[in-house]
Amino acid sequence: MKRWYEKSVIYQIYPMSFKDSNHDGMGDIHGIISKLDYFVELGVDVLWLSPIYVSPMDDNGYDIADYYQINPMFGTMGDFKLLLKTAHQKNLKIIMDLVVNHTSDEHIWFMDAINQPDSPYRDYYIFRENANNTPPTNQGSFFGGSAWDLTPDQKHFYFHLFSKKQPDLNWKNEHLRQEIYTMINYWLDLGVDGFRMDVIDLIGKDIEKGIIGNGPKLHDYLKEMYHACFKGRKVITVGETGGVTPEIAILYTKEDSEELDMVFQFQHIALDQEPHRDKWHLKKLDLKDLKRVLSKWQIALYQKGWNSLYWSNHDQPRIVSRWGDDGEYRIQSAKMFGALLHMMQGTPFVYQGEEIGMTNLKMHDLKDLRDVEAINMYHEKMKVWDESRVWDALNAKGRDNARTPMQWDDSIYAGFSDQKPWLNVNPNKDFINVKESINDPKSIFSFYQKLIKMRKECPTIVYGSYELIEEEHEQMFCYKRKYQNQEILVMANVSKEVVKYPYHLASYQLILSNEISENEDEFGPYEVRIYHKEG
Ligand code: TEU
Repeated sequence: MKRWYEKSVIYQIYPMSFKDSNHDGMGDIHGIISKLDYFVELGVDVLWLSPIYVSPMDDNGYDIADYYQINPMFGTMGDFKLLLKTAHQKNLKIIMDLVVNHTSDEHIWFMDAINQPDSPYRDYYIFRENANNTPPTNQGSFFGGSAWDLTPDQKHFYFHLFSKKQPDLNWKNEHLRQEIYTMINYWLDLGVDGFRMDVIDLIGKDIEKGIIGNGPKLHDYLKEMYHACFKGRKVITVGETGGVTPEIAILYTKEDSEELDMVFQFQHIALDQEPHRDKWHLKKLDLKDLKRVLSKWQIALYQKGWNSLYWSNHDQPRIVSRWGDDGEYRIQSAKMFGALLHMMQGTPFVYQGEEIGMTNLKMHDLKDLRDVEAINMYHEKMKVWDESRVWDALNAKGRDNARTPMQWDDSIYAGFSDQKPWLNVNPNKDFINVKESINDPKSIFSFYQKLIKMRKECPTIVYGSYELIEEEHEQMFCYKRKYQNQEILVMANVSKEVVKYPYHLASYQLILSNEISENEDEFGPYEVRIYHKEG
């Protein structure tokens, strides 16, 4: 099975934190335009922009008040068109975030719905009569508390799976669905190359039956959307699907699915939380679990669907701080995780700053938090946990930690802006920044450049089968990719100990590594090696 984007690597831009061009401490579209050559140099070919639509920014733009307008904080429609044009001239594609499970409560549809009892938009949302001030179901919000809140007149409850300023849309309403498809086509006709679809697996929910993810009508809606919007267009669609299993992922992404090109699965990133608890209940990662989960996805989707590959994004901690070592072995562990991911089958995503090994910013003060989820969590958990546990959890999993401004250089605001940014800069910009990295052949940036180039040149990485070596090893993560008479062997030590690991390497040729151990049978802390074999 061949797909036109199969060799692509996608770079996620978090616009608020990428590059400020107009001196307000907030990233913007002109900032992105000014850095397009940076992506060309890195070698990625698709840019995904987190939302830049008009929004009161309760959830940093994932609460959209107008799907057709650019948020003035990021620029104008003219700026966006210039971004598209300039990016396309450089052979870079642009995909936008599509947030259609919910809108902002400041969207005209919702305002009309709550202000006029006979509003045509009332059925665009999910309302229930208020009986006894008791929420209609005990569904919780992902951001804490009940998913139901009262309308201003207190006569009804409305449903919101995220913040109370993000009312859920009612996908059962056909007019709503058509409005969404019209909007998608508007952006596609403008030249946008596809979408990352926010929590798209929630649009088929059936609240009465208690079904939230992967609801009964979900796949019908996606097929309808495909026919109304994507069919015949050369675009990329990536669904964010939290509860997905490999079997369901195949339904979405098999070649004739007429649904999505790929989906984000969450199974690997759930491995460091206690089962059936919220994400703040921390648990140490067991490498064997990580190998099992990632290998399962590699094998299950092989020639049946298509994987997306990611470690980090604007919701997840940075991988180097999460499962690597962001101190002494930062460079080695960042490269090691990069290699493990980029040698797998699927489309890799690089989250801004990952390519220079940016780390989580640790916070200790409520006034430094910006994320609605983190602020809600702080207030809720302070009622039941002591403060140090709250901060430990926030510093491990809070979403602000990985949203800090991009570190371009070592100047006061890291070259992101000349004004105080909306979120603190990580002080390690003094030594972790693009300026330091870009011309250093030993940098993480140079290593990522090589990984990305290898995917473009080596069909084994794109098409090869996958085989895990030694499932039970506690420190080594090793796998093979095979295609025709070629083989790629990836060997990684995912620990800070030196590991003895003899392997018959005589017929292999080393093509990339993050350091050279003196002894071939021994792997230094976070050492990774990529070998090639022919025949
Ligand atoms: O995220 C959805 C989601 O399920 C989680 O990633 C969630 O935001 C978080 O991890 C809770 O712990 C998407 C967006 O990526 C996120 O930024 C938005 O806040 C959310 O949807 C609502 O639009």
